[in-house]
Amino acid sequence: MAYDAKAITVLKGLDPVRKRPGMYIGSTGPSGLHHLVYEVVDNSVDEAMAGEATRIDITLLTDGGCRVSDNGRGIPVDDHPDYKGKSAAEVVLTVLHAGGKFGGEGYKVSGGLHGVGVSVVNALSSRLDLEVHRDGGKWVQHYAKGGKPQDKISQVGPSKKRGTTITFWPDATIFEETEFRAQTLLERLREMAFLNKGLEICFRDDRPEPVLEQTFRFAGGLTDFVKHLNATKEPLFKRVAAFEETSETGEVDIAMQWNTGYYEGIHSFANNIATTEGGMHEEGFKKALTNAVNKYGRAKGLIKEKDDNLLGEDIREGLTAIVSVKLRNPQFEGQTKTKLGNTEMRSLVEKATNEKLGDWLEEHPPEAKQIFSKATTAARARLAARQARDLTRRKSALEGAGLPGKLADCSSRDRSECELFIVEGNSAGSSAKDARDPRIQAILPIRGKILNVERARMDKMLKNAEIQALIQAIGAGLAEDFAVDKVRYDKIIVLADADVDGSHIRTLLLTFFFRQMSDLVEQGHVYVAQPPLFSALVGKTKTYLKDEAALDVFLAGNEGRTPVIQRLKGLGEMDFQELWETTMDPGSRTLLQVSVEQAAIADEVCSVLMGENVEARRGFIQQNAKDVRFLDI
Ligand code: 0RA
Repeated sequence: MAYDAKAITVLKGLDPVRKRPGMYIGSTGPSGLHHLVYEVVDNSVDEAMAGEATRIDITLLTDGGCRVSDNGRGIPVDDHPDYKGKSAAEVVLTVLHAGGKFGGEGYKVSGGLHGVGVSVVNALSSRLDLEVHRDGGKWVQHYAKGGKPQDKISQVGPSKKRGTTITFWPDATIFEETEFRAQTLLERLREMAFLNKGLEICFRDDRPEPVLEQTFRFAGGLTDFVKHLNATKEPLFKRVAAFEETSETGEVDIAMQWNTGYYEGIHSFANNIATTEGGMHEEGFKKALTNAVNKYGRAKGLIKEKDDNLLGEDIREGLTAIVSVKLRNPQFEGQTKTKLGNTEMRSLVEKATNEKLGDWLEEHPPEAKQIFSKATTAARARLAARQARDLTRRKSALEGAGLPGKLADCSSRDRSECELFIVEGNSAGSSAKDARDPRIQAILPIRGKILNVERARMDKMLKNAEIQALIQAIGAGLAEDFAVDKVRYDKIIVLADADVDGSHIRTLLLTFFFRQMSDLVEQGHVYVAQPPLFSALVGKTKTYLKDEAALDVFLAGNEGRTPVIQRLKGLGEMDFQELWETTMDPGSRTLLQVSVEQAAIADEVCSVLMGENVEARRGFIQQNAKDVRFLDI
């Protein structure tokens, strides 16, 4: 009786999480699934930030579980003062928002989707095992589906170690799929290791043969992060400017280096969480950067008395920078809760950057001079680009509605149902025109390779015919003038062959969207169509199969009855009816949605694939070629 009553309270405690998982982990799709791992790892990273742990192990088990282990103090196993008869560990695992350090001094995360607590992971698992090494003992406790305790925490032996191990199995009745993707985890874990200097993060995936193992540990922290991001580019100079500052309100850690490219890559973080919408820390950094560089320029006579100051955007051209702050009560704001709202961080970062970057420029005259000359060239190019853009605007105004001639537009004017297919090549373009539903589907054929925007400044980009057609068809401008609410279609779908050329064109297009229409990607409007990879003939019936997995299933079901299997190379191998059924029909097709969850990684992928460094590109393609999902940048 007493036990039942207790069990009911526990169930009630985690019930809201199972009712509305999205509220706690964002979604029940792949992003939410991987969030479970990050949640557990975050707790171990907290131990490391508190100076109590030096190593975290993450292992994916063959039975679908995930094990996270650290060498921290271990979650306390004694009775929790506020919950009679429950250990502190059980409270952490069964009470929402109880994950904190019980009034401790750590930089706990609040708001957003992070720091919701390990109890959320427990609630969304079909099973969870806890193991704690502490005070000379080894302690264990087990939980069943939904975070229901199966026993009390108990000592099962002595131990000389300390630390916490949590193993969990995501609940298949909650998640759309429960298979972890190693590459996704590795990217975030590497980022974690960069952000926490010296922390050793060891990943192992027991599922494949051979087992995959990778260890991250960066003695240089953010300096290593910046070097890594610029490794695929051409750094303007070898040195990385790096500095940190600690005050009452928190800590700032900054590293920066310019490259010879044209894009600005400022990546900011608050308590290890990527603040993709920016916020106060980023504002403070940009303001101080502009100020420090201009101040230096005036003092050294690099800017003449009669001349204007350099603009921030000119100074930031080709800049790769990481701004990481740690603070007590972060306020996450903005559409995706990734904008830091704490005003005290603006002044802290601004002050630190003004002082320390000012000193750095004084101490490194050759580098300072290179920064100046790059910013001055950028200012000149900005004026040229403005002229080119004005010309394009005037031209499209003269040409009436301004839709490109080769666009076969759709008839609906309700853009929430409209789709634009960007199709490689004229012949595939005309099949797609025959295949489409002309009410809601528009076709824009593009010819051959589009311009690589990673290696071209704005003025050149605007003169390119294919780029112009894209801008006009989408109808919402470009770069800082891009207005996502003006986009003429809800879905922009890239349709290219499944071969090397097709993949190159896809990458060029995705690079263009990511660099020049980033809101389009960030708000989930960009998709990649998936034409089938195989066709199989049984008697006279042809079946199209989207990938190897589908082929295997099909072969198993039609044993001995298939002589002809064909690997499809081009869209041209299908007639328009087949193209419609397999690839374009909203009722039966599958589309990949392109996301940029981690802007730093998307930036890296773009640079690797489209930049100067051929070696890096070859390596990346070899590493990812087998994984179709690498498009999911
Ligand atoms: C509460 C209090 C203390 C540590 C922890 C929780 C803790 C939680 C997790 C989760 C994963 N690894 C963890 N390591 C520690 C402080 C205990 C003390 O003061 O000894």
